[in-house]
Amino acid sequence: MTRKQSHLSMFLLYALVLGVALRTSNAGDLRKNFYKKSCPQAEQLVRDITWSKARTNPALGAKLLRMHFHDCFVKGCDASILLDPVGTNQSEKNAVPNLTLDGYDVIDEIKTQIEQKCAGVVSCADILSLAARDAVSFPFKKAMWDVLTGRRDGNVSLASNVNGNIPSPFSNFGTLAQIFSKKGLNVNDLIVLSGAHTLGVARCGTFSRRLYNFTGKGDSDPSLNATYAASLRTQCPNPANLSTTVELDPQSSTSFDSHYYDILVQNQGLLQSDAVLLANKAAVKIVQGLRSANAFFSEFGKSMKKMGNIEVLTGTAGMIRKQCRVVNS
Ligand code: HEM
Ligand SMILES: *[C@@H]1O[C@H](CO)[C@@H](O)[C@H](O)[C@H]1NC(C)=O
Ligand SMILES: *[C@@H]1O[C@H](CO)[C@@H](O)[C@H](O)[C@H]1NC(C)=O
Ligand SMILES: *[C@@H]1O[C@H](CO)[C@@H](O)[C@H](O)[C@H]1NC(C)=O
Ligand SMILES: *[C@@H]1O[C@H](CO)[C@@H](O)[C@H](O)[C@H]1NC(C)=O
Ligand SMILES: *[C@@H]1O[C@H](CO)[C@@H](O)[C@H](O)[C@H]1NC(C)=O
Ligand SMILES: CC(=O)N[C@H]1CO[C@H](CO)[C@@H](O)[C@@H]1O
Repeated sequence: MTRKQSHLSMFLLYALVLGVALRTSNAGDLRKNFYKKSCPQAEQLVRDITWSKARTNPALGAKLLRMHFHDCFVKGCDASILLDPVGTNQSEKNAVPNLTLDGYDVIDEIKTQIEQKCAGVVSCADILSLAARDAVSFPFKKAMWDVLTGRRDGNVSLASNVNGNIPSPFSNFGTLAQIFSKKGLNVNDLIVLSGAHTLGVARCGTFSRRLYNFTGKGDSDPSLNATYAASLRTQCPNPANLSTTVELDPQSSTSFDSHYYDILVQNQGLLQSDAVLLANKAAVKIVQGLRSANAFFSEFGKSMKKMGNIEVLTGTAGMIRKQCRVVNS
């Protein structure tokens, strides 16, 4: 080999190594129908089981969508949210913001059935991403957004990682924008993904300060619609009661639609983190644009794709868990 040739082959080797290194950390590795060859029935199975559960549980879409969000925002979409605590180590699902997370049993059932068909092939992280989409899509009888697959599962889940990564409902606009930007999501994504609050409920304690003691003087939040605030006070007479919940999108909390933005502009955003989405002119303009259902659906799909790409493990990183609640030994 001449000196020139050896330089060239060193360069090629270097490029190859660098290429592989980039590939394993590149979110662009996810693709449509990753399991087409390795487990052709996977996506169909996820959909069938999810739809059969959604038929009798109208809250499932909200539960799985929120679970997917909590997974992706803490250590990336690696199914860390599904891991049970080990010994005295509290896992993500033990952290305070996870109260009322639900739907773990549905993920377990899907995983069990898929393992019977194709053992060790389909990740829990992909199952969660697909099932969240399918549960929300059930009433429409078609997929409401595309889900790319090829994620692998992580091996760590710590309750202490939740803090600072999952935004608090008391956050202001700047804090929300900052938390989202750390995940590669912009202000448009923040406003679009908050539209997930078109589904589901919140416990009184997550917003009662806005009703009773906003600045510590027994007052209510002036940015909250007064008529709506009065109705909320009758629904939450005792904010300390953890089992009392209120619809995030009044009268429309089981339909996936753009109604959330209609109530938002009437100052009826339930959480402070919803209300602050009207913080500036540019944000209000985005909110107004999303009041069209078609615009909301299309934007939601795009932002979900970005959320589903957060710090994913691909290639040979991580593992394919045998059971979603425990790491492989
Ligand atoms: C922007 C920052 C966000 C904050 C501060 C926030 C906060 C909250 C809070 C406090 C609740 C009520 C939980 C409870 O009472 O236990 C909730 C519910 C919910 N969140 Fe968010 N959230 C945010 C963004 C998102 C995103 C990005 C998604 C999904 C893409 C999402 C999906 C949901 C859903 C579906 C529910 C209803 C859950 C149910 O009915 O069980 N949220 N959120
Ligand atoms: C608990 O977490 C610590 C720190 O991440 C780790 O070193 C330890 O092995 C964990 N214990 C168990 C029982 O998993
Ligand atoms: C309202 O908040 C102030 C200041 O935090 C506190 O001293 C007061 O006890 C609160 N009032 C009620 C009724 O909770
Ligand atoms: C708490 O709220 C639930 C549901 O709203 C209600 O059934 C229960 O009676 C309440 N408990 C207390 C102690 O107020
Ligand atoms: C408050 O909500 C009502 C509907 O319940 C609406 O008619 C009114 O315009 C809202 N007020 C403000 C200030 O947004
Ligand atoms: C967890 O995964 C990381 C990176 O994927 C790896 O370095 C580490 O050894 C794994 N830890 C365990 C306990 O499997
Ligand atoms: C569903 C679930 O695991 N919820 C947990 C959330 O966190 C609380 C507080 O640590 C636990 O008690 C719940 O079991």
